[in-house]
Amino acid sequence: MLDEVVTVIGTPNIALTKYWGKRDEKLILPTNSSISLTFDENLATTSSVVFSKKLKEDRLFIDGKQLDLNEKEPKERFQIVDMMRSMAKTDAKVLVVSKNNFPASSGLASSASGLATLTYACSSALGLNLSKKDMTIMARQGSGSSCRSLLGGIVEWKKGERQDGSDSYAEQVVDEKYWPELIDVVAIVTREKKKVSSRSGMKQTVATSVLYKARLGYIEQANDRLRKAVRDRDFETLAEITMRDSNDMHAVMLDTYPPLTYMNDSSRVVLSMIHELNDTEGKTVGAYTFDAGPNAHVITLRKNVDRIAKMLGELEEVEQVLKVGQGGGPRVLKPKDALIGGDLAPI
Ligand code: 2P0
Repeated sequence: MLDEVVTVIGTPNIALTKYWGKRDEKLILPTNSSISLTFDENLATTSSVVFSKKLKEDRLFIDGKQLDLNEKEPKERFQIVDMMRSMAKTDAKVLVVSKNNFPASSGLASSASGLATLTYACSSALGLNLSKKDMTIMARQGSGSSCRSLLGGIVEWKKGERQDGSDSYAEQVVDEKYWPELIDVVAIVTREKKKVSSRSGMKQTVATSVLYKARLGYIEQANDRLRKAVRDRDFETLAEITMRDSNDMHAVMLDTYPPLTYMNDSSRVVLSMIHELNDTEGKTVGAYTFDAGPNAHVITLRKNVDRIAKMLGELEEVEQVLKVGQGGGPRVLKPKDALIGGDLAPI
């Protein structure tokens, strides 16, 4: 409905098996399926959108700053708004105002929660009322990993086989209430922005890494085992698959030419600490995973959260520790929570 402000809150996700490479750059189709955990609202993005004939141009504000929609990255990601506009048969301009409750500079991915909330809010504001599956297909084309943030709990992004991408969507493995003890303890070791974007990094990997073939040879089997481990609430197996897949992705990153080094010495201190802890305990209590950046995510069970958070916090390499549980995916907020005022301006 034109002139109606819709506000949606959503959260990022952390991949346990990673998406790193596309088979189609334009449609954003991945070379492999990936499985992730959707965060609770301790880390969240709120996005308000309004489509109106009264607006003269499209405008996007993130954390109080207006982005230039002619720049490459926002322009590419914003194409999904045009796609939804053409589905709704309208040329009304849009105002999008988005806010993160975590600093965008924290090194935590905000693009997933940003694109997931944008897709959800646009679908609703334009009266498209897309199914969750179709929303994941739409969001995927703005940013691959964002499709996993449209659902709660543990979620799989299926790579699909078709060329048109119609079978590459996200699907819930279990909801957030199935295994709520599974928590992510995030250790922030740097707030610097990464030098090579995931988008260009993964493209380089597909083009140059000789080890990448080996990754694709094992990962679907790992996904099969991970899905079962989640359903069986088998932490030991989940932990091993998670750590191995993070290591494997960072190995192919290093095998990329020129090499990609997203982890740093601080990341490796956390990696060693977790292996030492697991060795000392004689069982797995924590599983690290690293995205395209040096910050550590340690997946653990609720009973070990405080202990692991304390250990991480005591490392001089760690600046901040956050405890994040599983959330239920995006939801619509009340008009009083809107980030856009009646004058069609950001609040
Ligand atoms: C993931 N990452 O599975 C992996 C692990 C980073 C490392 O998805 O080009 O921002 O927009 O599809 O989704 C980051 O990649 O890249 C990512 P595009 P995206 O979470």
